[in-house]
Amino acid sequence: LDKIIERKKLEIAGAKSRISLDRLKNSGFFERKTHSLKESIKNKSGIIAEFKRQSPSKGIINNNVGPLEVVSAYENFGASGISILTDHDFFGGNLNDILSVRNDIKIPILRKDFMIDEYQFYEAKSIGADVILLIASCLSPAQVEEFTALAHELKMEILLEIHTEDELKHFNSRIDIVGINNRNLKDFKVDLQHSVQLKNQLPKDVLSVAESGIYNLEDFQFLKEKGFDGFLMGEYFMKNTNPAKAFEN
Ligand code: IGP
Repeated sequence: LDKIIERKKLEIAGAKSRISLDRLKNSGFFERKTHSLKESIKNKSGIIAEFKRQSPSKGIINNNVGPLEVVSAYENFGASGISILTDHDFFGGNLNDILSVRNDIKIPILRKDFMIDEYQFYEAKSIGADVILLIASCLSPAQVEEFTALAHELKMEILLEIHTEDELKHFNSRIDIVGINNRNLKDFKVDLQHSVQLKNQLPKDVLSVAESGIYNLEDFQFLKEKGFDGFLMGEYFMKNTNPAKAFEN
């Protein structure tokens, strides 16, 4: 994770030197009315389906499908939202993966990246994102507050990702949705019981999403019974030649 953050800082510095904040703000998407993932989780399947080509833990997952084909199928099968990885160096994504599909789907798009700088929020807005992931383990509680305020100013929602009890202190009442990562980003182990236990320590009225390592119907049903409102799933869909086919099941 430290390596990812170091690399991310360089990437942001490069982006800032190429595209000024003012230029980002001139993007047409600043006028666009964003869609609420909160509402969409309540009204649809709760599934946030991810477009992910590769990851540090799994290597290449699927390099043969384009984002548009995948995400429009996710939408047709009833996903509440789409998660798109925009990190290039570790996940093989890029900003264009969101930009290129934005006008073709209606459901909310989550920009999934390692957000550590205000600049990235304007960038996310400029490509048409509706929701931003904040990873507690990369940020201080004060940064979470600051970034949440900025996202709201830009009419985007926040999904705060936590994994440990200690990270509960990153939560504040302005957060829109809390994601509990079933996977430990340090050793990649998946533990659903741990997530349930953590969820029970959150205020009852906050919308919760179980993230990662949901590979079968039993896992999904287990987490649903335990009261999770949403389910962030990537590999289960992406490892299929036809990711949407997996959704059908
Ligand atoms: C999806 P999976 O195991 O279904 O492919 O997981 C998603 O939860 C995972 O990609 C993820 C992630 C992250 C990736 C969760 N939190 C933070 C990068 C950064």
